[in-house]
Amino acid sequence: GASLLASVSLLSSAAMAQTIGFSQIGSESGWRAAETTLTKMEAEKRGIDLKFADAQQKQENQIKALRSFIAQGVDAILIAPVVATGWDAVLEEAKEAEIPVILLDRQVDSKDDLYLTAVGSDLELEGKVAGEWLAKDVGDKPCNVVELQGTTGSSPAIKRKAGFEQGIAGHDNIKITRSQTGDFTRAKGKEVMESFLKAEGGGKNICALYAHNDDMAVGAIQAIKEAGLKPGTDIKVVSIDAVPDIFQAMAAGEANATVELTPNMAGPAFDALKAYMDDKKEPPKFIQTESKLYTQADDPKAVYEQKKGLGY
Ligand code: GZL
Repeated sequence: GASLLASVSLLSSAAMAQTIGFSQIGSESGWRAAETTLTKMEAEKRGIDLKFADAQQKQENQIKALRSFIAQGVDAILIAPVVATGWDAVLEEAKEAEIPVILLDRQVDSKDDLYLTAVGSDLELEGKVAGEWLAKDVGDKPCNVVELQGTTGSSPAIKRKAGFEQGIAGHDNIKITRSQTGDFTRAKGKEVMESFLKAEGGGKNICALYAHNDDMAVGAIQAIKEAGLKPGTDIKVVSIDAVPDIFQAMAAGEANATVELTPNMAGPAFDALKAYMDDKKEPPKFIQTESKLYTQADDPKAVYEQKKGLGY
């Protein structure tokens, strides 16, 4: 009868490959490209039909993508939210449609009952580790720092700034003299660093650069060299992500330290989703990934070789 039919269809839907919508920010950095590659690989491994939408770093495109996923009736939604605010309405719509949403690598200010879980790193700790490394490196020498911030209003930009300030707290010899967004890209990082160098006596007043990601640091390194200075010695360079190219710069003595951010956020996300959909297991609201400091002492050439094939 009907109940037998219902149970058969229930079983078949559980066994059927899931359709999951993924709203990705864009491809602004090497790290972002790696996250996309790994998400597609993880979906493939699990027989998930992944609907991929690239938002070119625009929030309205992400909101449009989520609305189209809801209209399609996908089984779940992954989103890396470009900024932290402005998501309540569309997350409410997903909740209305009973479609679980998982946040990847960035967080939102919305109430946490509007998403199943968030997979990401301790963004503040990353900034703190970077600040502590610089404090240790400069000792009590006066050090003026210029800062390349991530995308304005994004959780990494907010938290990595706060964390770095914690890391240098109590070291009054270290001062952030200039701070501006480079939008997580190499091009903008280079452009803003050029303006910092011009504003600071051609760079002679700059002791260190703190960049919220390696891509902006790599762009800035170019600008420092074009200004006739030696990145890594005249101006210390500390950043976050641990993408292959920062290890090439380290091996050349042009960068000093980076804090690793794993690009595999989708693996833990899909695992949490499976436990939830198969066994109604509610995941914690935050699934934290590990961060790790790398410096020139960590054989950067070998790390580069090991990382370069991983989808960056
Ligand atoms: C941080 C992530 C950041 C990376 C950047 O979790 O959102 O976005 O650090 C990327 O490379 O643009």
